[in-house]
Amino acid sequence: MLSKAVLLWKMVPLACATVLAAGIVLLAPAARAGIIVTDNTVSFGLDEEFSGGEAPGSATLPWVTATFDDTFGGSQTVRLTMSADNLGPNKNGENINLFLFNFDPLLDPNLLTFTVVDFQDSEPDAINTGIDAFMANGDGNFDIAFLFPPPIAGNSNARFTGGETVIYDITYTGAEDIFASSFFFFSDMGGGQGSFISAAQIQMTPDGGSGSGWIGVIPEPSTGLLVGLGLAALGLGRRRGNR
Ligand SMILES: [Ca+2]
Ligand SMILES: [Ca+2]
Ligand SMILES: [Ca+2]
Repeated sequence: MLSKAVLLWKMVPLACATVLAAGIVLLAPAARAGIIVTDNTVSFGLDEEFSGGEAPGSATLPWVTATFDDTFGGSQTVRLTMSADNLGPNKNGENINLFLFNFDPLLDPNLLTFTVVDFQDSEPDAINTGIDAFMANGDGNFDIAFLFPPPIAGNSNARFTGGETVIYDITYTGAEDIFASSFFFFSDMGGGQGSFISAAQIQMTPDGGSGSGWIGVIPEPSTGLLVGLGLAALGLGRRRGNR
């Protein structure tokens, strides 16, 4: 089987041709630094505050990253690593309260199960799934929501704070295999902003302050369109290949 990256590169020109055939002229897409795709991984850097709230304090971006890696587990398991690399550097500072993801719209997010690999001292209060069930500041409709502990008096260690990493293995219990790219989709439009590949709510911004903000992965329009078309073509090819 062709590697997914190779397949993607084969499919993107096809998507371009489709778009051009439709009479739409696109500027040459510049891959956004916040999105990194390899053979077996997709990594998102959350680097824009989109709600008009208080952004995290660090000038070093991205503030938060999420990486999906399908080399772990069997063909129905993908490992998710969430890292708060550039949030405020102390446990009384910025924390991730909510982390939202999308899932292949042809599959059912309610058939996903989550097995902790390591949450250090930042165990989620809940991990919820539902088709387009979760909003980010009233924007977008996401399929997977990690709810981390909010600021708790006397238990600041429980929060998901700067420098910490939380890792889960995600397994699909339906018939299909899943891949890192199964989580590389845009949220459906649900408000004034979006759509987003991932979004997170950050509290106590800027570092240790009383604000909060929503950060996301917001591709350039031309890149987003091409990525979407490329993935649609990839999905089509994969399903054909499975028959
Ligand atoms: Ca796997
Ligand atoms: Ca913690
Ligand atoms: Ca969805």
